[in-house]
Amino acid sequence: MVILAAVLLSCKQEEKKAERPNIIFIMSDDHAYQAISAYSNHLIETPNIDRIAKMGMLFTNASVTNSICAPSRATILTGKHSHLNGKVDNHFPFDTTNITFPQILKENGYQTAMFGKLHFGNNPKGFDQFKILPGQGKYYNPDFITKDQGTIQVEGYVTDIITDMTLDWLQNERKADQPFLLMYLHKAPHREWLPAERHLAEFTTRKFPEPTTLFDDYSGRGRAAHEAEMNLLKDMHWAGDSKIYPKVMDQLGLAETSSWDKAAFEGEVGRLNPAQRAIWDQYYQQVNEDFKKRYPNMSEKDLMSWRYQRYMQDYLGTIKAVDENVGRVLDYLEANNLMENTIIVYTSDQGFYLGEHGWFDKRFVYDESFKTPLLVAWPGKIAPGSKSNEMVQNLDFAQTFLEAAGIPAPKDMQGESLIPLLTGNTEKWTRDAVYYHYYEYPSVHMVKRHYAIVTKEYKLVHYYFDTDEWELIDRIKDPQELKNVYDDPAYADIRKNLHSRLEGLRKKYGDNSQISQRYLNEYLDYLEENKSYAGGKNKDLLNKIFEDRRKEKAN
Ligand code: SGN
Ligand code: CA
Repeated sequence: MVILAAVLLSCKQEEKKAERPNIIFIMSDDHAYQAISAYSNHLIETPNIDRIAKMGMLFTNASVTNSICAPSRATILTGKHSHLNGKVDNHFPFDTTNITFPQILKENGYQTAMFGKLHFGNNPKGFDQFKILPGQGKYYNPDFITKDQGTIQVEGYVTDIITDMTLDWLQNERKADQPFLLMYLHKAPHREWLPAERHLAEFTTRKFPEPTTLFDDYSGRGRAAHEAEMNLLKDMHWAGDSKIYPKVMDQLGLAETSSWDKAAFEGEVGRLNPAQRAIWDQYYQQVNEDFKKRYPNMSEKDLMSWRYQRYMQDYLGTIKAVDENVGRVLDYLEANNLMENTIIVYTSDQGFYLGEHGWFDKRFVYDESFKTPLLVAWPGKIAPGSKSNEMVQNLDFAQTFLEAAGIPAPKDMQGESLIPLLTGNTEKWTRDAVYYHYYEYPSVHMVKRHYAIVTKEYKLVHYYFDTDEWELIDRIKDPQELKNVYDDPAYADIRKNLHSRLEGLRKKYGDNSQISQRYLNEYLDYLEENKSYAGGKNKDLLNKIFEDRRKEKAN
C-alpha cells in the first residue's frame, strides 16, 4: 500500500511538473517598440524577435508604471507600483525585503537563473544562479558579478556574452526534472549605444527616415517638455554619444555637452583591446573625417539631422546584435524540445525616444517612453500571430507567471494576470485605465516629477514639483501628443471625469501627495548633503529649488 501510494504520489508530482511551464523572460534595456519590425519595419528588421510574435501574441498597448530602468525592474519583480516597493528612481538601492515572484517560484520548485542587467545596487534574491552586470554595465569586454566566482571580466561583446552565459546554463546547469525561470536581460540598446565590431560596416553608413516631430518646439505643452534635457541637438554628447573623438572635438572647437562627455567615450571605447580598437577605429575614423569636412558648413537643422542619423546608426546597430542573439536562444529551444511548454516573453524596461519630439531617453508619460514592446509566445496556449490592444503593464508580469505556475499570488500585488488575454478569454479582462508616476527629478535629463491616468482615449497628467501644471492629451485626435487641451472648454466634461478617475486610481493603488512628498524630501536631502547636481546642466534652476526649500524650512 505504502509503495503504491508513493508511486501514485510521484506520478502526480510528475504530472504537475509536466503542466508547469518554463518561463523565459527576455528584456532589453531601452528598446523602443519603434525599433522592432513586428511593430513597424521603418527603421530595422528584427526577424528573430518577430518570431516570438509569430508564435504568440503582440501587445500594441503595453506600458510601464514609471518609465525608468531600476524602478521598472522593481515593479516587474514585485508586482507593485513604485511608491509601495520603494524603488521610485535609479538612485537608492532596491529594498531586498520586498517579496519578488522569482523567490516565490523558487520556493515552489522552480529552478531560477538571471543573466545580464539588473541595476539594483545589490544582488538578486531567489536565484539559483546569476551573472549580472555591475550597475549599467559595459558593452566591450564587460565585468560581471557572479553568484559564486566573485567579479569576473569576460572578453567580447556584452550582448553575445550574456547569451553565451544563458545558453551555457540551459545546456549544462538546467535540471530536466524541474521547471525553470530564466531571466535573460540585455544591456543593449542603452546609451552610449555601442555596436559590435561586426555590425559597424553596415550601420555606420546607413540612413534612416526622420520622425515627423524631430524639430518639435514644444509650443503646445508646458514647462516640463520645454525644460527637459534630452534634445538631440542640445543635450547629446559629442564624444560619448555621437563618437566624435575628443581630439576632433578640440580641433573643431566643440565644447563638452556635459562634464562627462569625453569621459563617457573613454569609459567605453578605452576598454577595447588593440585588435578590437583597430576595427572600431577603421569605421569611426571615417565618421570623424566625414564630419570634419562637413561641420563648418552645417546649419543647426543640418546638425540636428546629422545627430539623428548618428544616433540611429549606433542605437540600431546594437539592436542588430540583440536580434541575432535572441535568434540563437530560440534556435536552442527548438533544437532541444523546449518550446512546447515554455512561456517566452520579449519586452523592454521601458520605451525610448528615437528622435520623436527631438528627444532621446525616456521618463515622460508621452507614448514613446510610456509604452514598451511586449511579445509573448506559449505554444499550444496562445494563438499564433495574435494581437492585443489592451492596456497591460509591467505591473502584471508577476501575477501572470504565478498563475501560469499554479501558485496563488500574494494579495498585495497590484497587477492583473495576463492569462485571460493570452488564452483568448478576453471577457475576463476589465481594466480601462492605468496609473503612471515618474519621480527622478532633479536629475540627469531633468524631466519633472509627474503622475497620470492613461485611458485608450486620453492622458491626464500632473507635473507637481517645481511647477504645478496639468496636461490633457487627446490620444485619438492628437496621436503625436503635441497639444495640451487641458484649458480647452470643449474638454471641460472629459477633464472633470478624468480627474475623478485619477483620484480613484490613486486610492485604489494607495498613492497620495504625502507619499510623494516623503520621497521628494528624502531625495533632495541627499542631493543637498552631497552637493550633487545629479547630472542636470541647469544649475540655476537647481539652486532655486534648494533656495526655495531653505526658505520654506526657515518659515
Ligand atoms: C545614464 C545615462 C542617461 C540615462 C540614465 C538612466 N547617461 O545616466 O542618459 O537616462 O543612465 O538610464 S550616460 O551618459 O551615463 O549614458 S537607465 O536605463 O538606467 O534608467
Ligand atoms: Ca532602461
